[in-house]
Amino acid sequence: MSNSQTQIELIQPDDWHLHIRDGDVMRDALGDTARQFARAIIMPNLNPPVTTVDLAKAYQARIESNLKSLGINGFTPLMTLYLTDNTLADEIQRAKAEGIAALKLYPAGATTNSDAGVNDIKRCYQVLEVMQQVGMPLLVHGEVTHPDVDIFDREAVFIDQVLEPLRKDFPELKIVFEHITTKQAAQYVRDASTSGKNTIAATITPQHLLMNRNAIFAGGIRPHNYCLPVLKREEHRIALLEVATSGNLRFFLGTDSAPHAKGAKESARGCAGCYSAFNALGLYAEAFDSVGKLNRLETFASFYGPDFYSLPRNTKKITLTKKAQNIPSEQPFGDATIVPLRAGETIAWSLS
Ligand code: OTD
Ligand code: ZN
Ligand code: ZN
Repeated sequence: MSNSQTQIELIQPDDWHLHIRDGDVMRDALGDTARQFARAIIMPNLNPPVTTVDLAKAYQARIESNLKSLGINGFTPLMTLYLTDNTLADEIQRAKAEGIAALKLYPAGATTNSDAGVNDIKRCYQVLEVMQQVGMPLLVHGEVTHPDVDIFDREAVFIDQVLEPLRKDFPELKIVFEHITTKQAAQYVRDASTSGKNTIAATITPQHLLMNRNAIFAGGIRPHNYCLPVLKREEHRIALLEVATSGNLRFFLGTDSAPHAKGAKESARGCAGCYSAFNALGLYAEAFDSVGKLNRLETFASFYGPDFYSLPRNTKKITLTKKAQNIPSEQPFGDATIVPLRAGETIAWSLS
């Protein structure tokens, strides 16, 4: 495959990590994703969080009614529950029976609306036991939250202090290390031994494949490039791009597209989150193209995610074209506006 390639056809991808919020703004956050992806793992960090099957079902119904009013068919939201210190083991059985796709572990205080998250993972051991038994994946926001730990080190410390002990105690539990940002995480997931079963994987966002931490400070502070886990040094970006394009089935697409109104980002305490959904596939194609690995995009974007979740692969095909797409400086978001990633610039690839 040469660098001069200008079109690529692939099985339609899914987004294995997505925030679409709730209420008035959901419609605006959903349309961009549903145009490109067949399915998405819907994050449960609403306020209050989606902690039970009943809450997840009600949220799913609101998503479906928005899809209907947008006239979108053929997009499936995959629902998740927010793990807390008080989640009951019975709820996991119910979740499995009701088709909930996964549970999400937010260490308390790690990111937007994570205050109700887990304070001590040991309190969740009964729940994790049942998850392991029934094959329910655990999605982890992999950062420690202790204020003494430097913000750029929180992911690497999480691996040693939380993830590795957790995997020792629950060797058969399926874990997705979400939105990895460091070479330590890339190496950990690549090299983890799993006694034959496919029990560990990682999602990678487009911003962490395309930008390093300089992008937060280029010519002045850039709140729209601020997300959590925060962008890291160039050596980490290179390591992520390397594993994402290596054809390793443990790495797959998850945008972590996380919309916040323009005013909430451009503020003295701006919210974390990049809105990448506008042309997420174009961003990924650009990243893979930058290292001449477009031939590896389809497995990363469309195959390894459903394989890990034991879901069927999609069958519909889409085409991406190398044709610069202008990104609007802002777009509607309920009564407010939102500034997409790369606002006012171009993205080299887009959906045909
Ligand atoms: N923002 N990162 C995450 C969530 C959000 O706004 C959000 O919901 C995350 O880590 O999942 C982030 O920057
Ligand atoms: Zn997260
Ligand atoms: Zn997220």
